[in-house]
Amino acid sequence: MDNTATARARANIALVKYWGKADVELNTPAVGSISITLDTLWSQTQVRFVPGLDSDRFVLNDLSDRKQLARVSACLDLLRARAGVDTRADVASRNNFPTGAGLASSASGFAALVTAAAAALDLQLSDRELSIFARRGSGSAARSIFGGYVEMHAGSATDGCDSYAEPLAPPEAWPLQVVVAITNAGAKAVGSGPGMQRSAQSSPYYAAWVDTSPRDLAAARAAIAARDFEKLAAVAEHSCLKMHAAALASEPALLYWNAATVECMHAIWRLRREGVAVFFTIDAGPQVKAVCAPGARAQVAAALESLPGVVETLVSGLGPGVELL
Ligand code: 2P0
Repeated sequence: MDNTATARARANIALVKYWGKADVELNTPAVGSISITLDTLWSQTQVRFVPGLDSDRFVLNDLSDRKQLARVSACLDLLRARAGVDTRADVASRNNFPTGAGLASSASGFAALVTAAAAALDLQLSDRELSIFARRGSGSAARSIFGGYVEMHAGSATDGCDSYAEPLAPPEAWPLQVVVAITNAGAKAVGSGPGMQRSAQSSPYYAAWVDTSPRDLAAARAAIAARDFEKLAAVAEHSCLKMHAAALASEPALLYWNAATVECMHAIWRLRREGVAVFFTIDAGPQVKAVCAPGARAQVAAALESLPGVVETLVSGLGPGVELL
């Protein structure tokens, strides 16, 4: 092995959301989730194992990132244990989109990290094993190993071995488009990990959120298999709003939206009433992701850009799984 590898992984957006953990240590989710992997939003990560290095180093977008280092190191430790080595690593990662603002930078970041680290250690891992390692770094990262439409299984094994993602359909099977309306590019106040823990501990709606997730997963799976846009729109908006309802009812409250977030939701509903194939989803941040039919992309982007508070829009199709470069 030459100790160095680079991988690129794309961000993904959940249509049926992950919110809440079954086991914090193993980072297994309390609910399954279904996502689409994007094409144009990616993290690219180089991992270089350097004999003699005292500790891991992590540089994100050319800046040393001490805050994330412990999380990166913990993830590398799992791969080092698998490889039976103790060598520390130099990790350099780059996101081509705003970090920590609800745009799934930890998903693409940890998917790229584990894929590059496994290759640098010369581990021959299956995509499923990579997905499990990525999950330990960040739950949503398990999904970014795969392209197109992806389902994450919550699993029930005590060691987390059945908590992984797998592909449902390739990107070209149903080439939907995503218009991301950025309403605030700053990092969010409460990250999703602590946010979901708070909801699990204090939201009276959390149990209902977990209990009703299997039926949302089944509905989304069926809608994707049938390429039924209206059904997918209905279940995706329901899952999103239910997740945010559970978060809102946490103590202290978690409100990830701003005024422009709500403006975007109303605009998307207006477009849909006018016959445009578009729906929204929103993660643990104020950005709105509008998922639409290919022909509706320009109209959706123009409508969202015209709203007060929308700073910019990013447009993406669906993309492939993680790639070693
Ligand atoms: C999702 N989110 O399904 C949901 C919807 C945010 C809202 O997955 O603690 O950063 O690292 O496992 O993966 C973001 O959560 O959480 C997320 P950790 P992660 O996309």
